[in-house]
Amino acid sequence: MATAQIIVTLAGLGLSITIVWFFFFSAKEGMRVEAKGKFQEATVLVKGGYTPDVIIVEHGKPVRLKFHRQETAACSEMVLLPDFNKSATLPTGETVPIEFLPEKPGEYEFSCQMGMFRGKLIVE
Ligand SMILES: [Cu+2]
Repeated sequence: MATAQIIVTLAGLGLSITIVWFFFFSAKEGMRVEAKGKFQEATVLVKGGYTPDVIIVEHGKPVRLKFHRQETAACSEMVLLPDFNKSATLPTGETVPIEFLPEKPGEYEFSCQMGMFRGKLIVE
C-alpha cells in the first residue's frame, strides 16, 4: 500500500471512531442545567419527543422545566412526572413551566400520558 492510501485509510478510521464515540457516549450525556437565580431552569422542546431528553440537575435545589410544545399530535398533550406527582397539559405553541424540588439523587422519568415520549431527569 502506498503511503497516501495508508493515510486516507487511517483518516477514515479516525472519523468513524469519532462518529461512533459521539453517538454512543457524548449524545447520552444529557444536558446539564445551570442555576438561574432560585431555580435550575431548562426549556424542553416537545416535538416528536423531548429535546433534550436527558436533563441533569443537582439535588436539593428547585427545578423549573419549561415545556414548549410545537406540535398538535394528541400524544404529547400531557406531560407526567410521576415521581414528583406533577403533570401538565401542554397547549400547542405555549410554554408551560413545571416546578418541583428533587430531594434525592437518582434517575426519574418524565413521559407523555401514554408513555410513548420519554425523557429522563438525572438528579446528582
Ligand atoms: Cu403519547
